[in-house]
Amino acid sequence: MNEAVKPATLKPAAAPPPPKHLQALAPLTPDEINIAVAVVKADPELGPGVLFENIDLREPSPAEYRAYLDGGKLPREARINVNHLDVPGVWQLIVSVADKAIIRRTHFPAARAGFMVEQMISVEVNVKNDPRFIEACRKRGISDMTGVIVDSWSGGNFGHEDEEGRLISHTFSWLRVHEFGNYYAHPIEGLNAVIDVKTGEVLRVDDYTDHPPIPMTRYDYDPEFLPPPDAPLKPLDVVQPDGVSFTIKDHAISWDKWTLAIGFTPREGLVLHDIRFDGRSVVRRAAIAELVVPYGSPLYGHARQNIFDVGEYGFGKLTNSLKLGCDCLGQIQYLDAHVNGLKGEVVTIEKAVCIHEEDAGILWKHWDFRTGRTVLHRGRKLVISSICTVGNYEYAQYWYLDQAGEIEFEMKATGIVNTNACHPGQPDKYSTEIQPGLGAPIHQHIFCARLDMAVDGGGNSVVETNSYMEPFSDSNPYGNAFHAVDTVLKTELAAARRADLSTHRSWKVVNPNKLSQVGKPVAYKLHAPNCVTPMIQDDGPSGIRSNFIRNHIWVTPFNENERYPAGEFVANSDGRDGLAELVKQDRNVENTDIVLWHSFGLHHVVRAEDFPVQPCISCGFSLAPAGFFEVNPSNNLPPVINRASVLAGENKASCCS
Ligand SMILES: [Cu+2]
Repeated sequence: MNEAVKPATLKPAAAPPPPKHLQALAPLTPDEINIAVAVVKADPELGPGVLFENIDLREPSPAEYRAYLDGGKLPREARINVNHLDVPGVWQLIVSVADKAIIRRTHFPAARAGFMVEQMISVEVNVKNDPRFIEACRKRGISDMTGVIVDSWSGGNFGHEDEEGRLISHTFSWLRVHEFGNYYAHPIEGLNAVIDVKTGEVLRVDDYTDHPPIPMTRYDYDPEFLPPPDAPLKPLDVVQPDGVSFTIKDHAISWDKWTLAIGFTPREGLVLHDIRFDGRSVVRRAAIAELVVPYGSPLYGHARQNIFDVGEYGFGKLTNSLKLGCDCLGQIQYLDAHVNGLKGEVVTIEKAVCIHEEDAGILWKHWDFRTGRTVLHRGRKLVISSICTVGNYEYAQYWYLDQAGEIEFEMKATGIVNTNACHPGQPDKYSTEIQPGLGAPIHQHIFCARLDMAVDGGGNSVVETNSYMEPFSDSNPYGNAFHAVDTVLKTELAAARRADLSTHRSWKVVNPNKLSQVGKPVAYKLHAPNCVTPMIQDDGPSGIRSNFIRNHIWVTPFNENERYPAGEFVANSDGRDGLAELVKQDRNVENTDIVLWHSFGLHHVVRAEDFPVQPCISCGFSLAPAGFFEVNPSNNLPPVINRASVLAGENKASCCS
């Protein structure tokens, strides 16, 4: 606190209302989805049997959004991907909600739609009914098929002739020994099925010989099977006696100096739009646009484990309904999300997005030891989060906005690690033996954030900073000299970059049209602490499709059809739409509407303690002002002392009373 000020005289300010114009970026409502679906089903080419993959808002381009802010209109339009059981390919449609009409349609004959929840369930049923699969289970001593779990993993693109043109799943199996038991403790090793997801035809059952036995020791996480735990810790409550300091209206939100709109798509889940601090634009759109999880084992069927959880399954569709006091602590504002089922029906996920404030420790502090005077401010963050479950893993995404102008993203991975079986004491070199006879293969979780940047408006460039130590010379006689060099990355190929610890390489997004008080372009810096070195070969079947992992940043000019780092159509794709291919156009990315793509994640050599359920491990990045403000924007905050704080063991406030 600032010791010179009497905090008791200050009253909390009322939160300002969010700007009304942001409401135009809200996701489609159930009514709008229903209108769009009816239009598509009534279309003579598509018909009532059409299958829906994704329905989301057709978002404005930067130019459209600027025109809207200047007083223009933003039409409500749906962007829809549909497919048919009998016709190859995917149609992409733009439907005008107001006009109830398809205003654009494109058919991509070689594309495959992503996997829908309904299809994952039918894959399990069809594989379990296949006589070859039943026989393989019988050979392993399984006579009752009810306990067999078949997880539908995407099949990738491995050049098998019989898989061409089909939506292919390559399955892995486990054994459930109790309804609520942890079946990932019991992998059925060396048994995979290859299935056409749309027709349900099981193309092959790969029953490898010489496989290890199914480990049968139980490792449960459900309290039903565990001994009574020790007494809980004492309660820790978050109390905001005067309520929260944010306001929200139709997905537009205002908190402290921040304003933004909260979007949600079936594919990415949480999306943030038009993020501004004190009215100044920073990011036009932010979302996690892809996640690929390459596994390192080439044994049995594991070489095909290279799953795209966003592009093939959809973080949005698999988002959890959150629980107050469990997922979220304190005073919580929830938003529901509305996604689509396979037949176009609205699927509402209640409490899909959590919005709340958190204490963030000290924001800054200084003690002038000569005068004895201390000034400090505690930090506060606005947290916008959601959690999804993709098969065995949970991914919890958190966006944090702080009072010093920083935007931070954190991804927490929890859930259950993927498992395989080994002969006890003889794990393969690609796996950690986490329990006797139970392995967990090495893998990576590589996310890609798509950040449509608008630092102080349009016309942005990316600048790379490298630091160099200088050799001894007449001007560096003591060898201490080192300095940083900025380089503008002017084209797409020049801007495909990897981290380099030897120069402490970093990147910032600048607006060359807006200069700071010292004549430099205003900027936001990307803090990228979780760059992952990719470990799969670029030219392998999985490396080709996940080519966005080859670099840690990519920069492209905005193009409304380049939405995802592994391409629009990822399932069984050939990789031709991925970032590494897109940037071969080598377009200009200097002083224009740019998209910054950041690949980051986790390199996961599994620990025994990641099982039977994994405590959260996290990764992320942040965008911090770097010459955007003249001084620290949190320099002059109102002094606040938390009056609920007391000395341990006492019940009365210890300070300022
Ligand atoms: Cu992992």
